[in-house]
Amino acid sequence: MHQPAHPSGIRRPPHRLRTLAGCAALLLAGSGGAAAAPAAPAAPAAIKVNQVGFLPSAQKLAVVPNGAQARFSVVDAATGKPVFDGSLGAAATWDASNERVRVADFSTLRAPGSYRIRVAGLPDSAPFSIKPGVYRALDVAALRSFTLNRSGIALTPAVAGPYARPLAHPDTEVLVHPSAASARRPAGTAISSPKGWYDAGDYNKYIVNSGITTYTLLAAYEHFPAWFDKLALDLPESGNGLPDILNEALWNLEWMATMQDPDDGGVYHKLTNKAFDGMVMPEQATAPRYVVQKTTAAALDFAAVMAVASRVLAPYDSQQPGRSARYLAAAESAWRWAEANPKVLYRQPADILTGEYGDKSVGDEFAWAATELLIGTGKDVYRARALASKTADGTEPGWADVGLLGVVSLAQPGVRLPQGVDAGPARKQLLAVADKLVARWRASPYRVSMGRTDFVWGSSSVILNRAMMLVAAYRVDPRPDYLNAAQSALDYALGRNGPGMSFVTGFGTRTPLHPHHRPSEADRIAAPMPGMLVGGPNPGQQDRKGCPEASYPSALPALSYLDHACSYASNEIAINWTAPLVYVAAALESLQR
Ligand code: G3I
Ligand code: 9MR
Repeated sequence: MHQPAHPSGIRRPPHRLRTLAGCAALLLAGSGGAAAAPAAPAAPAAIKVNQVGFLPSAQKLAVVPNGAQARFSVVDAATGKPVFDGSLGAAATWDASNERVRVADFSTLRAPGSYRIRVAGLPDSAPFSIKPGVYRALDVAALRSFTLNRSGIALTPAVAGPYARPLAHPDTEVLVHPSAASARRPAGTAISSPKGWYDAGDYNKYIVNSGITTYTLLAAYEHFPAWFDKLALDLPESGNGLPDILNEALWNLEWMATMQDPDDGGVYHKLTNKAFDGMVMPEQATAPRYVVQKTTAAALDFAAVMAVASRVLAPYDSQQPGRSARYLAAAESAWRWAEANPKVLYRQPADILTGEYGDKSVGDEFAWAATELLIGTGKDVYRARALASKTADGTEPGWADVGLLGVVSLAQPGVRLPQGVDAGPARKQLLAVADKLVARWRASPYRVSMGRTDFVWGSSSVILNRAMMLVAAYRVDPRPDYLNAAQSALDYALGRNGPGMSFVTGFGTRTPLHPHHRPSEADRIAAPMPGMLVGGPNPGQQDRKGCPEASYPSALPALSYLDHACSYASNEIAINWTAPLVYVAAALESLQR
């Protein structure tokens, strides 16, 4: 049998090929209509374009290698007939990839259809659609990837299709690690801490990363309720009177609530094995689990998210009696613990080897939690620490930089603020962030906000978190370029990037086949679970030693990406990376036609 070459030159293990045939139907059953197992072309893309497509009214750009041609056309994908002609922009070099490129702008093409970009002398681009609802299946799959990555649940075929699996990680007997011991809960005490999502390619659960992730899903609902009210996810809870995105967020909120020590309000930093598992299915990963060290960052991220959850769930008190009030009380008690323990940073114990999510500065966590608690309670104690602007710098939030999340909450139109709380400064700050991003986007040869130094571990999420800032700014002040720059960020994630790949599993024609994701590697299903965002280019290449079987194709920041399961530094998936994809796809659907 012919073995298709992979975009990175790596051959796929044979068991994947054997299972390819039956996979398309199964995938459709299980993933809400995601693309079938992709047949990856051998040659790297020359013309780079969003491989899913565009809403009719959106700005539409592609990137073309500089050459002899000055013109491009858009052709019907089925017939090859040209439907649009345009001239390419001026050539410029993107130093992140060392490519000299020109931009093709076909924004005025609005007729629904399936198309490719054509430039004489180059292979046609990947196909893409222009149509209303173009990101619906993507948003459904992205959200459902959270469901498929739930811990402590048996996933039935009705819910999970081909990804059905037995109960794993019930986490009803988790041991208190010595680093987390207290008088009432000495080391070795068993506590129950079920549910939650697996963090990423590994099966552990981390409060800090749950913080920004859960916030992002809650904010997506808070900002775009009409979109999500109609987005059915076929969850076990569907039909219970809550929008499905909130049902999914609740799965993790319920876990987070168990991570708080009821005796003192402190919050354990993580729930984990001692060491990372092998590439096995969740039900095969049965090592003992521990809760490890209470930290200030965990308490504050917990406080912020619980305060947001309290406000978002308040209208659902008849379906979830008392939950909103309980979450606000939990948030306040975590805050009090943090005030009494303001500098407890995470220190990895010698016998624990899993992810750290260690953060050396917690000023931004204090500001975020104070802001959400101020919105929720109006109490003076939170006023002083809310939104100290020094603690919300930078152009995008991240798991260790959460200050801007508070800025977004406070700046949002429609959020009910207590008397005397002024959204003005937050709005000003948000617009300043968006202006900075628009300036970078406009000056970029690729028309993306990413420069050489932005390609860190999880770079795909950097640009999508920036898109979340741009969208939030657009809701305050609807300047078209805020939305255009956000569209470009999604275009980047879906193909207008250095490797010319969609970084979302199952979406686009060139898309990751081997994410560092244990179930996707171990399940013997050809395609990885759909809807997950991989970390993307990362010249740090921190996995080089662990990856002897393959090597990165390039050291250039934007090209330092390896579609191999060993590459946890460029090809892992993570909940905090997929979450802004959920937000941005929903935003572009809601704000464009
Ligand atoms: O803080 C420095 C910054 O000063 C410097 O400019 C920059 C240059 O690269 O590096 C920054 O540190 C990076 C840090 O993330 C903060 O962004 C480190 O190099 C980088 O190695 C570190 O990567 C983190 C990685 O874990 C390793 O700790 C990722 O952000 C984080 O997403 C990732 O998270 C893992 C979990 O631990 C375990 N589960 C999977 C998950 C995803 O890979
Ligand atoms: O699988 C782990 C991944 O989730 C983490 O992000 C990464 C960095 O902490 O580590 C991975 O585990 C690797 C370990 O660090 C080194 N040995 C190989 C492991 C991959 O299977």
